[in-house]
Amino acid sequence: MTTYKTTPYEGQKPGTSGLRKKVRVFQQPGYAENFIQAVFDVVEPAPGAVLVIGGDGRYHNRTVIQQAIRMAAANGYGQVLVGQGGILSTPAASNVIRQYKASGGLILSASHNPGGPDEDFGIKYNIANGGPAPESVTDAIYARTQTIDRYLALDTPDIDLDTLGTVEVGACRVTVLDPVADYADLMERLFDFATIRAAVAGGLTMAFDAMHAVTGPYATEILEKRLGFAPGTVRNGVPLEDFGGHHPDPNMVHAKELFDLMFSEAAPDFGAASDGDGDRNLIVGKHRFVTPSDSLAMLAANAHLAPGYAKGLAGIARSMPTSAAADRVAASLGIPAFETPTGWKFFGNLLDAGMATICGEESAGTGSDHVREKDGLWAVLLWLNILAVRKISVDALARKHWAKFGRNYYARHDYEALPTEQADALMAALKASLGALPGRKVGPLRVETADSFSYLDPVDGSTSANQGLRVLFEGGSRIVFRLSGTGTQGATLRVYLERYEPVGGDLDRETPEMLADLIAAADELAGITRHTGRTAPDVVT
Ligand code: G16
Repeated sequence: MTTYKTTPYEGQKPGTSGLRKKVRVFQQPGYAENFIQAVFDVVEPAPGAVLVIGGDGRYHNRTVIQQAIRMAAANGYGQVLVGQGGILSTPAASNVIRQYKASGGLILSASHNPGGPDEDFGIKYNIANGGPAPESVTDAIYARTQTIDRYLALDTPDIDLDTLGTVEVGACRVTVLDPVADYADLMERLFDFATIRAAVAGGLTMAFDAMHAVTGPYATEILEKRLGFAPGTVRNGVPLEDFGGHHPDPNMVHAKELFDLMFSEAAPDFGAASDGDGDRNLIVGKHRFVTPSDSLAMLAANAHLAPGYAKGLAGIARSMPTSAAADRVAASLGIPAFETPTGWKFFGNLLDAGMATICGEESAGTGSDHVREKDGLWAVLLWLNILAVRKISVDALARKHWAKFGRNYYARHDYEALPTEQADALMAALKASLGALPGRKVGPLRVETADSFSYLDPVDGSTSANQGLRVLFEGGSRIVFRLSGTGTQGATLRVYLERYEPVGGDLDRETPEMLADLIAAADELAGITRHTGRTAPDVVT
């Protein structure tokens, strides 16, 4: 074992979901090592503890995995479980941590951000429940990165990551496991595969875009092999280190080909996509896009149709910027609805305490208590299960849902790569103005309340402040402003727009026209153009 001298790097503060930086930043000598050692120093693994390591297969994955194995062995872990080829989707990694009772896991991913030598990389630590480390742990990791002066590693050669089996690295057993099998079995326990298979045999068709990211092997095994969808149902199914040069972000912009297909004459019944590390999802029916917020509400309203949720839900949790559509479902089911800050880590306590069963976010994440991460394929399979049982199209299901609950028209406008000072100045000015907003008229809208969102965790009593600025209007419309915590270049301003149309109202209109007043109000309230010079968002989802 060698003790390597090192000095701290600035800026190793985990964001919404771990440390994300450009590959070139991670390639600096000791950069990844400092962060990993900081994790080990903070979590202080018990002698012989089990660590899971997996990644989304992006560029630089294998290099960091090999080093992480040498460091885990030097830091006293007794066993490392690593996905074959270094691959584990984020939900699959969460499952492996839980299933094999590991003390935690390192997930190497920058999620939906692009990959390649000039693109993004990331490292996230998950705790023993399988979920992202809470803020108390990530804050401690960050503090440690600022004082770190050494890291420990064995002087051993790289292991063969592509061959299943166990090898010794020093006193540590390193097991290369099949990344797909355990996860696919879990899905088969949660969902009614026989009913879905029957629907497929009866003509149900779908297209799944794996975006050359981690879900390709999972989707091929589950959708084509176990459920019987036709070969070719999974598109872009081979994981590539640079995702084929695209952003593996399943939205209308980056999954445009799938979108165009789903709105064409040749559309199959159901379309879906997942992101770089397999935790996000896109749901689009024939000629019907379902917003992630609506998807959460529709899944929650119908989850009892799947065997894994037949007993009903304990509660539904959503992040604050996610639309309130799921709250209406919770109210009708007579179960609690929770509103947390952005970041899956905030759902962990609610899930562990059995207070929530299904969680979701506007950022295309939905999941349940089966693991402690959001889960792209899980959402796809729950949709398929529901469609197969109800024998209904996505469009018809959405219309029935809105007829019963009303419709939350919703969009997110992103202003990317802003100079950080501009974005900070915009947020500071808006925050300072919040107190004076109630009662103010903005176009046809009147502000009811405005605040900076703060979350009191009902399980551990911790408080997380400054989690986004909210302007709520009379009638239930609202705008939320936040800076992204996952970008790697400058700042990204996210503007979340929501308008509620009650039952009997205008339920079948185009989203942009329904949100026009809110879009104008957002600029008037926050001075987006004044502060940034931008007149339109870069991405609308
Ligand atoms: C991560 C988090 C999500 C969050 C999303 C967007 O997703 O896990 O909880 O909603 O980032 O965060 P932000 O608005 O700060 O960019 P992922 O899929 O990138 O890991």
